[in-house]
Amino acid sequence: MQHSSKSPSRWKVFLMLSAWSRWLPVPRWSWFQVRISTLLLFIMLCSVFVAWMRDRAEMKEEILELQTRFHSIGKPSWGIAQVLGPPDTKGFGDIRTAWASRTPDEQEEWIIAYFDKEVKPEELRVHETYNPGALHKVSIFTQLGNEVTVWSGTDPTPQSSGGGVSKIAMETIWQTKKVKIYLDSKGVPGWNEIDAIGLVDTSGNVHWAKMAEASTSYSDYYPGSNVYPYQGVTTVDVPFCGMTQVGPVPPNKD
Ligand SMILES: [Ca+2]
Repeated sequence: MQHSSKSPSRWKVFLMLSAWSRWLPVPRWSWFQVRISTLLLFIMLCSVFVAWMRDRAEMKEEILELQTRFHSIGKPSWGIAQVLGPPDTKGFGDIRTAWASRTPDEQEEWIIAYFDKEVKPEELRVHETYNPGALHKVSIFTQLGNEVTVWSGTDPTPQSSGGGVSKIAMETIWQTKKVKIYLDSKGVPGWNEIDAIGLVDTSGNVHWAKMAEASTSYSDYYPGSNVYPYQGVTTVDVPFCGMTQVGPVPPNKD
């Protein structure tokens, strides 16, 4: 009986408190707390996303490094490995120590050059050794992998010059170690060959490309081009696999 007599009184107290609680003011700081916790959750999610993006970019670079080592074996003529390091093509002309695209004028071409470390870029130097004048856009990639255009316009090395070094001033707030150059190959007849790409930092140091990839490379399609001249040749030695493949007759290069 005592229990039953006590229970209604507790209920009464509970109901009274509930009724009063409606009139109690809700402290403003409780909303603030909710907002802070939401903000912290948002920051945490952003951090996870950024870390994932960086890991992804690093993994891609590691794969590219392996590919670069693979492509550097024997340094195939007109291959992408030919743009690595400082310039080594003597004079201007259709010379094997520079990169060339698969075809002379079929499509727009590009090269992405990777450098040894992140720098604040001041200038890009593109060594054009054959049919120059096709460079029309330069972009950089930020640490998070976003592409930012830093220059577009007319190539400072004219088509009629035979070759030269296009010096492109880069005005950007971003640091970078990855630069992309765009070549209007269709607009400039013939193979537009590139020997080297140098990135100048704000201290005036020139960094030469350590790794690179391209839209197309002459040597990727004709991997034996450092072994045999191509005129009329339909059998190509694949130097890395010890295999022989039969391909189409490539365009004359020599
Ligand atoms: Ca061209």
